[in-house]
Amino acid sequence: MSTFDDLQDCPSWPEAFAQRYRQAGYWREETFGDLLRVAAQAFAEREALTDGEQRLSYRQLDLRVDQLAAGLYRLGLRAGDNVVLQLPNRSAFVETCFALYRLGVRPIFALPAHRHLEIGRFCEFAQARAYLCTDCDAGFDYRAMARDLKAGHPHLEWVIVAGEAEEFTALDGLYDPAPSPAFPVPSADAVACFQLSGGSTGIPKLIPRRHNEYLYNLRASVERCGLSSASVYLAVLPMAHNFPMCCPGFMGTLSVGGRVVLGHSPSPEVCFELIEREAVTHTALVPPLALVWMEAAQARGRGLSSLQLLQVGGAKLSFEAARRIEPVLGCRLQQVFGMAEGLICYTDPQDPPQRVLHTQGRPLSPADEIRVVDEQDQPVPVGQVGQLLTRGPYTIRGYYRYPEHNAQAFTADGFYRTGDRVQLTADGYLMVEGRDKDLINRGGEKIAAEEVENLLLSHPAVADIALVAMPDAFLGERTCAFVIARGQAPRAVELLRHLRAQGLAAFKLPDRFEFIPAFPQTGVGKVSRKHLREAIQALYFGAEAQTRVGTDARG
Ligand code: OOB
Repeated sequence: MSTFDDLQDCPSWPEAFAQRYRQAGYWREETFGDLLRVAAQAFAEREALTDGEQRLSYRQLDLRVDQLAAGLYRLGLRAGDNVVLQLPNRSAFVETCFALYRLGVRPIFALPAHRHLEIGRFCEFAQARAYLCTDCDAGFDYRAMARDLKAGHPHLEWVIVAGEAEEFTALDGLYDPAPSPAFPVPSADAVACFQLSGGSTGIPKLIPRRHNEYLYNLRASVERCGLSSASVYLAVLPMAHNFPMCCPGFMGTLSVGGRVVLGHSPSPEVCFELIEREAVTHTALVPPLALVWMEAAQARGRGLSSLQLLQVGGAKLSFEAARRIEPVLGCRLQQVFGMAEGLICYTDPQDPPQRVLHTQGRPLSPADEIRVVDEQDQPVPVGQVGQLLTRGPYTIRGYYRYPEHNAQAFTADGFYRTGDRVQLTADGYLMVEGRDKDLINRGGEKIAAEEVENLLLSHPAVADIALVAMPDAFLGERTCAFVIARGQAPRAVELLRHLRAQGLAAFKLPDRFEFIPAFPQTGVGKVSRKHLREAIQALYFGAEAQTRVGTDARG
């Protein structure tokens, strides 16, 4: 049996902070299940979701969610259970989220790109009782993966499939029109879901988000971004991610009676047509997608007339790219610097260009506490770069079931060590300058160097390995694996095959391999990643050298 919201598993705020956040009106007695109920009462016949030809009103969505909650309950899922949810941007994703929220069953928000290795770890770590996936998407059959998962995880009682379920439980068959069974209503303090931390060393870092604090994140974001019932939000990024989900994302849009249009692909061909047909007003992208969209808009010679606000975040947007967004796409730009752990910063739509183009915004809440510190955790003067620490009404106080790591990732007084290097301006805006954590940000997709290194180390021809970021004009960063071979150097394709065979998500496969005899070392004898980064940077910008050395893994 699973525990219900165990404080030891899910660290929470000390009582004094909780009281303060309640008194300030940040935390209210509301759950995500209530959000949809209230919206359905206020906006009954308005269109809530547009998924291709399918259009659902608020009333229809609310009803379908109740029916699905009833079916999931009759199947045997109970409040406090954990389930892994991996669905593409379809109405089933939205309905399943709300149904689970109403039951108090806690989804772990896997991304569609995750594969056997990642999903297996989530299932194991959280002792998930169910895995919910789609049949096939983007050429990948999730049922084949589910078959392996089920064999390896005896506590996984159900695989629930949207679409052709084959031997598994069909999601469609769970919508139960019979009167709903009476199940307990979840508390607003309870954990609603688990977001995923960018990095992982093998033990997944699950981020417990509670109804009250995550809803505050949502309400404040809606206000900051100016969403209203007239807004039409296009979900382009995977909806499981914090950015398109709650910043303010599709959840924020539904909370004010707006309309959510589901993008089945982020490509300009698909999205531009949707934006025009559905008169989309708001959307969110990572920087590489913003570049692709600008190319496409320039090629066709016009912007996106209905689009009012384009949010860009997840990785650093270069000034050059930021500057072109308004003239090329014909909409306002909002920079967003956020993290699944909590803190979100936005530039304001009415900010002067200086701020919108040069900064990554200011914190969402007046109660967000920001510290920019040096190596000794001492504050650095305004205008100097330091490590960002933060604490506040929607920033977690600890990861799920991970006390050893929490002791390092948080200060004794509860500040989260973001691992980001930032500069704070005199008027309270943040400029992201780099990163301390061993994480590679490949166009918004986060890769923990250690995870890939450990997997490569299990190859017999690999004696040692270091994965580092190399600069890339399009993605910001790509990955380069420096390998010390044992005997004859293996071929890059062989190492990639080895990683794929272990079920690693494709975005984590190294972009390039370099075989070297020894690693440069730091003063204390550790591998100097800094030197490796510099070496690959020199190579990368030296076109002649690049053709001679190294193996471009992805061709
Ligand atoms: C968002 O969340 P995560 O959890 O996938 O990644 C967080 C990390 C940050 O710590 C930072 O290193 C990087 O992604 N990041 C940025 C950035 N936005 C995120 N680095 C530079 N500039 C930016 N604008 O990525 C996320 C969550 C909610 C909203 C937006 C992004």
